[in-house]
Amino acid sequence: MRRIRANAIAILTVAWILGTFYYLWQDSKPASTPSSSASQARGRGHGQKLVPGRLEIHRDDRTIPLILLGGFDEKTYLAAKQLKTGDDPYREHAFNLQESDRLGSERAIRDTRHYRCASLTYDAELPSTSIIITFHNEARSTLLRTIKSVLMRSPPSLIQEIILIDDFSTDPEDCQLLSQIPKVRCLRNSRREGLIRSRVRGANTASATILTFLDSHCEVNADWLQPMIQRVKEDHTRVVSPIIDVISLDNFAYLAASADLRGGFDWSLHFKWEQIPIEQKMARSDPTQPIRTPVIAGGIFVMDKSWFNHLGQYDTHMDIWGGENFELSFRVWMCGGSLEILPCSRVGHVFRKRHPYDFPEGNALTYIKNTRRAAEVWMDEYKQYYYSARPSAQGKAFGSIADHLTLRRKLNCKPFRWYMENVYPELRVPEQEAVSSVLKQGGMCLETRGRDGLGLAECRGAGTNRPQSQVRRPRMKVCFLKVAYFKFQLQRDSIVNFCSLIKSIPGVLP
Ligand code: LR7
Ligand code: MN
Repeated sequence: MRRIRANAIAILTVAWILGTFYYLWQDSKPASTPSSSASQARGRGHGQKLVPGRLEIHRDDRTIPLILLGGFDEKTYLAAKQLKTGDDPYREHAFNLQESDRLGSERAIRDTRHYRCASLTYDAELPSTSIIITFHNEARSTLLRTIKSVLMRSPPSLIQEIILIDDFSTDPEDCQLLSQIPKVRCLRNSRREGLIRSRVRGANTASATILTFLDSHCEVNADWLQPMIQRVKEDHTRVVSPIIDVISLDNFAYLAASADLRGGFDWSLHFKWEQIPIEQKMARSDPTQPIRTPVIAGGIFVMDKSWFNHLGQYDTHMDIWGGENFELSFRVWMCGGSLEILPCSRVGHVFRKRHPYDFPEGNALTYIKNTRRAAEVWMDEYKQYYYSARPSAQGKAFGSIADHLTLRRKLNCKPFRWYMENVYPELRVPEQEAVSSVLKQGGMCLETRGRDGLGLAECRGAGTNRPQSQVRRPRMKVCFLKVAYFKFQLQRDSIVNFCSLIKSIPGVLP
């Protein structure tokens, strides 16, 4: 009897695995006639074409850019800043400048989207956007490639203007010469401001109703813009990001990033990419659907201009680099908006291992100042975990936050507890920090609340000052765990079917 049962399990498992492979093969194979895909029917406009293997070819490489670039003399611009023989190609920009220069200003990149994205349609009438790119001493070849990729891979009607903010780079011509390109405007800071104040300057001068922020070393991919503008048009409180593909800092290969990631952080306010929680992943039946994200990486996103202004833009007391992505993310979620990653929008970015520029106040101090401001304004009693994770932050200057606290009250934003329970319940509160002494009488508790001292309030559960969501967590189904072991990306229905099948066999599940 036991042998028969074991054989039945083995047969069913093999059948299921084979079925899964078949399903995955079906799901990931490219569209059969990609060159006649819907994206072309929507009028790509620039002679771009999808060929089998989904390599995007710009057939008119020599003619289109000439039209797009107006009177701009690309050759002279690039030639003026060539790497000298014997120079370390990584020294100035923390990526291989030689390789970047060699690539030229436009190149074909692989269309890394899920094949189903190409058949999505967008409104014929979408609002246009102002692209805002701030930079400090960016390499000319990466900066120009960023701009040209935007001009070549966006419907022209959607690009109102490209605003470059030169954050006091050594050579003013890096920016000025680029303003000869139609639609490109150049603003130069008279002193180093950092990316936060520079972006605000760009946003203030933008004439479109939608703002699109990009780093200065990106390459946008096919149809990157339409999905993002569509989502913001439908609901102006959405702030949306693409999937950020990786451009290798060594050989500039364009590599597809996983479509199963979202933005997260730890208590030291260190940004990290993390897997979408398994329950959400199982529930995703359509790979083109947006992914809710607790935070955005910070550099590449689209946001309604009036919503950006309504929320108070950025915290302009933050300097140079870092922390503004948490501050904006908390602000958006807690004050009535949402953050999404759109899988059908892809933008490549050169990820570096170090900052290629200096921080006038030092890298560590600047990061502490910025993240401390974010924690003090938005994290309420949870800021204690930030200080525990980053003890060096205590006592460091971070300026006044009175205006931002007033703004938060005026906008009637929700508490950080709400964010923890509804947006990021996966972020665990450190155990030892959660223990507190409690005096209980009736339904009321007198308890220590982290750094805020004593407080009398309704008891919140297990006698700790941990948020409810941390006390009672939904347990993941055993069967889901078993399935997850195979690490397949499956549709929810397949999982449910598999689980029911397995459950019906006695003794398989505890
Ligand atoms: O003083 C400065 N002035 C500037 O104008 C310092 C930087 N900058 C410019 C710089 O030239 C670049 O265009 O600001 C932009 C961002 O600086 P990077 O490229 O050095 O930042 P990063 O890519 O390492 O960091 C990510 O986190 C930052 C936190 O402040 C910003 O939000 C960046 O925009 C952000 N980049 C992305 O989200 C791209 C994806 C990378 C990830 C994760
Ligand atoms: Mn960057």
